[in-house]
Amino acid sequence: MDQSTSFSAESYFATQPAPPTLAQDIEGVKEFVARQAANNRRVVLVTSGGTTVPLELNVVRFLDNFSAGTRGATSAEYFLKAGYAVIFMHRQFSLQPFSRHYSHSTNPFLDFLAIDGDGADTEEVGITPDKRADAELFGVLKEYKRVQALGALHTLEFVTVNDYLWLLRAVSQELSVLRRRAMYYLAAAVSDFFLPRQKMSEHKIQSGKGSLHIEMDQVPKVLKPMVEEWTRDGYIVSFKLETDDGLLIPKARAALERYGHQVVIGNELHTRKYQVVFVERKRKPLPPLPPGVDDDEAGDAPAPPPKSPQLESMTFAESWIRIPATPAVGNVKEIEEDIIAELVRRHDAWIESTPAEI
Ligand code: PAZ
Repeated sequence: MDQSTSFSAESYFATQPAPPTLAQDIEGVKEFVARQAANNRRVVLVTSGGTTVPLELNVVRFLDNFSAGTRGATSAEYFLKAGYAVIFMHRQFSLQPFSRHYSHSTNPFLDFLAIDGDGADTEEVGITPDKRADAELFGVLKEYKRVQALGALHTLEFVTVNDYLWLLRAVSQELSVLRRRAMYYLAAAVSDFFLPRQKMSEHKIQSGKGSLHIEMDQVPKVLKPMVEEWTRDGYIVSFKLETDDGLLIPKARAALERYGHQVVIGNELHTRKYQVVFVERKRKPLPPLPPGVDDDEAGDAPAPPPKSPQLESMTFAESWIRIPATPAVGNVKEIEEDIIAELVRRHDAWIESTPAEI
């Protein structure tokens, strides 16, 4: 296959098919958002897990990535604790809030259960007599039940990068009615490349020809339309993953300059559970007035031509969040606790400081 095409977001959505469940998914989101608005709750969209890139229409093979969805699922729990309602948009079978504590075999839930009784058919399942495990499970279950009773968590699934892009656009548009009360927390690991439907082979690619050459197209950069068109006044947080530490800050800055959203959180593959960097734009303070000139005198001088926001020079603020890389036994501190506390603080301050809604 050859001839790669450059897709804008517009041409992407005009040529790639919407997933069949989209309309039904969005109906659910609409109802959820309306309920949260009626309860005056802030809502955060959390995206989580990796996307696949199918190579065939009748898909046998696909490209995938490493993400297990830990960041997204853990963050969703801390957002819920902080009083936000959460739309959790995740890769099918990746980690989910609450169940993450006992799924994916790192902490298998069967180990927390015990058989009560004497081996007769009337046996019942109880919780293991291990007191620490009981307390942990009780805490998770209590929070899960609280969130369920509030109706504060809504879950959506994607598999392919195409599912992800269509859902992201539609959910963002629905959520934009909440304006500044909406946050978008984009932690999913989204493929940068894809194979357009028009270039896919219908059936399983045959191995008879020896090596396989596939030229993929670039996935359109959707942060720009997300900021400029899909969301109105929302607080947008994107993640930047690198394997070279030295690229984190320059790439995060470039993303902020290019897309104009609020925060980029940079993380390196191997240290992502212990340290992240928040990168934000700051307007450069105006240069001090010359000595002897006060504000009133300056006011008499001809006004300088207005600057376009794009031309205004920007500075950046970076701050690191770190937790110990090797927690003491029994210490289950998660970096997401500090990430979410910091974001809630910034979202509050941002709502306070931006002009009132029209
Ligand atoms: O899902 P996980 O906890 O294993 O990994 C989280 C992460 C590294 C995918 C996330 O923190 C992130 O950086 N997402 C954006 C990746 C990117 O497109 O740059």
